Amino acid sequence: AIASEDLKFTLQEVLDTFKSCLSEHKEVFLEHYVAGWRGLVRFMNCLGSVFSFISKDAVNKIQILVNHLNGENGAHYVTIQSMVKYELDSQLVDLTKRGSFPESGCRTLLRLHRALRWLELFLERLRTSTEDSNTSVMCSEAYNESLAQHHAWIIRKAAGTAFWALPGRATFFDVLNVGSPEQVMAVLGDTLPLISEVYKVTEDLYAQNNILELP
Ligand code: 1PZ
Repeated sequence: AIASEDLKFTLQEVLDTFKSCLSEHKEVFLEHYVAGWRGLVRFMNCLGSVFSFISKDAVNKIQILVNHLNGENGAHYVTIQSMVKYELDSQLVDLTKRGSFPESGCRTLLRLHRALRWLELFLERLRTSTEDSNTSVMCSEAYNESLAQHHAWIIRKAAGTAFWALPGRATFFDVLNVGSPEQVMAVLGDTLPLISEVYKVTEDLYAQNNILELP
């Protein structure tokens, strides 16, 4: 089951999941958000085992959120908005230092949310790249502008090393599994605004609730 899941990745699928994330009132459905991440992890697994320390962490966080969704308080976790309200109202979040709630939905999702910013920056670079652009460079630039600011030195070091193992642009496009480079560019053009929108809605929600720096 794992093998066939690994093979079946297409960028189009990720696009479709992120499309279904937002309700008409701009609420973010956690189930679809998590599904979008599952797709991204599947993609990362196609890139080789150097990235497994990264995908392990992502899978871990996805699982924590799924457990909340399927738990007895799952009804509160239908949207990110309801999750934030429920966990804050019920004091289920460590606000200033790590303590009783290392697996709160709020802090867990924040980590994925920050990674989504990396993805946005990286895909934007990819979309505007040319044949001789270097994926490793694009990846580390995007990382340094976003996630790196939240990571300790040792993780930045490990991530930086992994980036050099990224396949070149042509192989990368093949793995995206969309078609010709022109088609890849077109799908990226469709996908990016959706990812940006989900990112922005989440960012605003976290800012309003003053939880952008959860430990
Ligand atoms: C396509 C190549 C993939 C590049 C991915 C770029 C992101 C590099 C992230 C490296 C982090 C790996 C190890 C885990 C770190 C965790 O300490 C942090 C903070 O969590 P905490 O310790 O506070 O619980 N985890 C994260 O920051 C979440 C990282 C998720 C990375 C998902 C990448 C998604 C890639 C999609 C591929 C298209």
